[in-house]
Amino acid sequence: MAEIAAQPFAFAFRPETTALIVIDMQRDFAEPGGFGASLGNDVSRVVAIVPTVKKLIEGFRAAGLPVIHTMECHRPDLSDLPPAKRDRGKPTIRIGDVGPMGRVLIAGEPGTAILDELAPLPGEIVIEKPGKGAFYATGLGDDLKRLGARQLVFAGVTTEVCVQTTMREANDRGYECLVAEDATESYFPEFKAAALAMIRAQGAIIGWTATTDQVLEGIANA
Ligand code: C5J
Repeated sequence: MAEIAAQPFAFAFRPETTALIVIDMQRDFAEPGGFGASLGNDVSRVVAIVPTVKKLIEGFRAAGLPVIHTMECHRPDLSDLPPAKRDRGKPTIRIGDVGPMGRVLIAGEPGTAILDELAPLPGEIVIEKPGKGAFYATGLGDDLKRLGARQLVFAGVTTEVCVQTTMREANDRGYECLVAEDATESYFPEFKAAALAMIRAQGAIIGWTATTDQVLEGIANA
């Protein structure tokens, strides 16, 4: 097994069974007028990690390892949007409403798209997910089985919501999971810190954390 220097201890992996999952790097979470901003969040924190996420994606591509992208979004008829999700909180615009970038978090709308700088390449898997976790109501589990993946590296937003939920789902399914600390972000720095701490607590109870450079160095040395 190869290793990535990580916390709380080295992350063992085989390149041929490792995939990168980039969670929800969408305009709706990163740009003014999108879903994230509608909840009162400062989206500049998300924009700031784009170069690091790009570096991680390009490192996986250069090594010939799979890159999987997810998008939080719903069907245009809202049939996969439970009222409990739509009606939660007090956003200025709700999921499905028409905003400055089209209908908020609806598949195919401009605001739902992955940021141009991080756009999937033809042939890369893109998972459209209605939940916070990327396994719920998607084909991700089947895709990972088909790829033969056993170790998953995570990036994207937000650390404590969709990234952590998906890592927990993956951990329960038997995958070994690592999140790239500087390629994930939250609107709340204290939530990011807490999420990373709880992921690696108790001997990597959910998984590992490492920097993007540590991940890429581990892959280069494998
Ligand atoms: C949220 C996400 N925070 N991608 N979505 O609603 O984390």
